[in-house]
Amino acid sequence: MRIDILSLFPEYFQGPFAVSILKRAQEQGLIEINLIDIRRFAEDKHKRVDDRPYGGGPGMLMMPGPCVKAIRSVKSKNSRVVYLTPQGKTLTAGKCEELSEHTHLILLCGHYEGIDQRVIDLEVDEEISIGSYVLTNGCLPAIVLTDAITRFVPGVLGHKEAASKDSFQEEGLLEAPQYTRPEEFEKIAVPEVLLGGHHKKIADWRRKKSEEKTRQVTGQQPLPN
Ligand code: 4GX
Repeated sequence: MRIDILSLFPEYFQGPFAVSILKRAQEQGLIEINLIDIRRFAEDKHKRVDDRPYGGGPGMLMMPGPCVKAIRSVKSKNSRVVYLTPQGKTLTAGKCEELSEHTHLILLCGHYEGIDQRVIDLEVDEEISIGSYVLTNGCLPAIVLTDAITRFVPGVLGHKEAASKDSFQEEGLLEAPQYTRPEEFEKIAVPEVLLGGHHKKIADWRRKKSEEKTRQVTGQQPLPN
């Protein structure tokens, strides 16, 4: 799987992609990440990529020319073009898994007040939001999406933690609390049941805690089995 990330700040991504699982996935050739500077596709001698919105309003928009040229410089028949925007469909684990099945993703990061609608009309396959709030630009959303997708690429995670094969997650439940050593920390003991090694009792306890947590946080009634 190849991921091309188009932005005005390619240097933004150096940190997150150079450590831990994303670093290893690239070293193992499981994913290839390319960072492309949209300014390279500016069409005037001042390398201008933004302009004022028709009809008025605050701030600047990204001009269509450089964005479309940047996309077309990497696009082929197998490409899926995603624009990160608060106006998109909210990202879910299911969408991450679906996107991980593509061989080539192009992630377009918006800056300023967004991009000219004609870029979306001409070149974008889908608009995705990572949540209902507005960040200063689309680079962090592209990092979030890349990270969440990479977990679903075969070989990236070990068998043990294979993405979303967790039965609770599949039922839309939140995880039960977890503990490691020591057995007591600042007067708080690890729940007795987890120390006993009784697998059925542990599974029952986790199920109960998981349902409680899901009810508290989402107000959602757990599905009956
Ligand atoms: N989930 N951003 C897009 C530019 C912008 C500004 C206003 C449209 C309207 C975001 C998010 C997000 C920051 C990406 C602003 N586009 N992207 N950018 N939340 O906040 O995906």
